Amino acid sequence: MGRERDSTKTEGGFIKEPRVARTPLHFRRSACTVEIYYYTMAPYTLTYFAVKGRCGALKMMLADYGQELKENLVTFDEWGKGEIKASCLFGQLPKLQDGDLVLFQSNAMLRHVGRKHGAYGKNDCEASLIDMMNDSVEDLRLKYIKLIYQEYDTGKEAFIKDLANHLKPFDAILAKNKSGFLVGDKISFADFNLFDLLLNLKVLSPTCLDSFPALKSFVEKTSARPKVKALLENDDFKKLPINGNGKQ
Ligand code: GTS
Repeated sequence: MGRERDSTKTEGGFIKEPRVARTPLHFRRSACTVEIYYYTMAPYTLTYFAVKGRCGALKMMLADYGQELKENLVTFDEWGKGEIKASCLFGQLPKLQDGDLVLFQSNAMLRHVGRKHGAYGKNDCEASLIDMMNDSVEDLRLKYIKLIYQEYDTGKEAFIKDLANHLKPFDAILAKNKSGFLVGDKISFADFNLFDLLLNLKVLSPTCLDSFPALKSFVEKTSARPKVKALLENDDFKKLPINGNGKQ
């Protein structure tokens, strides 16, 4: 029989709600019917600020895999009080809950969801290559974040000028792989992460992909995935600012 969940327990200041529907599975063994309860794919719960920030890729990946996502939005005022920050393992958001698992670090979340939903390669070598790609996306994201939060007024022009040097390797990788993905023949969490970052970079510099045909077609193709498209067109998602300081 399935376990009941306590819907009143609080965790990190948030109400923990029942996350799963119990679904009975019946199968016949000899003459008796064995009833097994199992938890259907638990909706994930994401706690984060009302920005796309570091969670755009995660949301797109969950949408693409048809996963329900419950969101706890934290305002900057609430965060400023310090209680929620103190409850976070490394003092930062996002936080992802999947059943009893609590994760911090956005890239760990991408890996977790990728591993669960078949977006982490078909073998260890592909998984390692996907890790490598994702680390390179993170390198570029960190440069972007530094620009946005520390150097926007003084560094934007130089950043855009240098951007082609960072995009070129990704373009070459995508051009070489017939599938049009970074690794193997299936979309991976690193693809979603790259896609999300490219969308942000296009806002910063609308022409930045013009000399990169493989990146351009990658963005077009990923944007056209039906569930990703639906998310991108969703009003709640659309109205989220990209970054917390309003710069983009
Ligand atoms: N390496 C972390 C990750 O990838 O999750 C970085 C998380 C992070 O920088 N979080 C910021 C934060 O909590 C918010 S955001 O930059 O992702 O929008 N800032 C508040 C604080 O007090 O540090």
